[in-house]
Amino acid sequence: MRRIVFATGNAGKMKEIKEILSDMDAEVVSMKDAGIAVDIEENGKTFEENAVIKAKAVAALTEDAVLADDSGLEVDYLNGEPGVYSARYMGEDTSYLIKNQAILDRLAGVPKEQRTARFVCAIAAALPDGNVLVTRETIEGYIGEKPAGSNGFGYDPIFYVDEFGCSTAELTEEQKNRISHRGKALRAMKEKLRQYGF
Ligand code: ITT
Repeated sequence: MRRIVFATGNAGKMKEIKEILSDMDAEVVSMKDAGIAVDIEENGKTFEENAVIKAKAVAALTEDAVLADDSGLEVDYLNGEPGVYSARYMGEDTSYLIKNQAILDRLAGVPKEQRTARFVCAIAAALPDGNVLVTRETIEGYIGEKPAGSNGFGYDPIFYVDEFGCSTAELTEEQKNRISHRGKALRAMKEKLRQYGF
C-alpha cells in the first residue's frame, strides 16, 4: 500500500485527518510516525502558500507523497484576525483557554450579526513526481458569547455554526468532519489525488 506523510505536528488536526482520509487506498502517517522532524518557517502570506511551504519542506526529506494543512480562524469584526497567524496569536505557547477568552473580550457587546467568522483550510500535496496540488475550503459561522464544548481543538469552543446552533467543540468528530473546512478541503484533495492514481 502507498504511504502518504502528513506534514503536521498538530495532534488535533491529525486525528481529524486520519478519519477523513480513512477510506483512501493509502496509509496516512504523521510526520512523527514517519520519523521526520523539521522546523518549518511558515512565512507565506496566505493559507495556500503556507500549506505548499510545509508540503514541499517535508517532501524534500522523503520519497513518499506529502500532504500538508494550513488553516485558521478569520473573524470579520477583527478584520480577519487571527487569520494565517491563528497558531501564533498571542504566542504559540499561550493556551487556547486564554486565546479564546481574548477574542471573546475583543468582541464584548458586539451583536450576533457582526460576529461572523470562518475557518479556512488549505491542503497542499507535494507528489514524488514534483507535482504540487492545492485545495482550499471554508466553513462559515460566528463567534459565540461564551466558550462551549470540549471536542475538537484550538478555537472550536468559540466558533458556532447555525446548522447545529452550537460550537464546533460540541459536535462529534463525525459531525464536524462532515461540514468543516478541513473535511471539505481534504475530500476535494482526495478527488484530485485519485487522478494521480492514489
Ligand atoms: P502544523 O503547522 O504543524 O500543521 P499548526 O497548529 O501550527 O500545526 P497552522 O499553522 O495551520 O497549524 O495553524 C492552524 C491554527 O488554526 C490551529 O493551531 C488552530 O488554532 C486553528 N484552527 C485550524 N483549524 C481549526 C479547527 O478545525 N478547529 C479549531 N481551530 C482550528
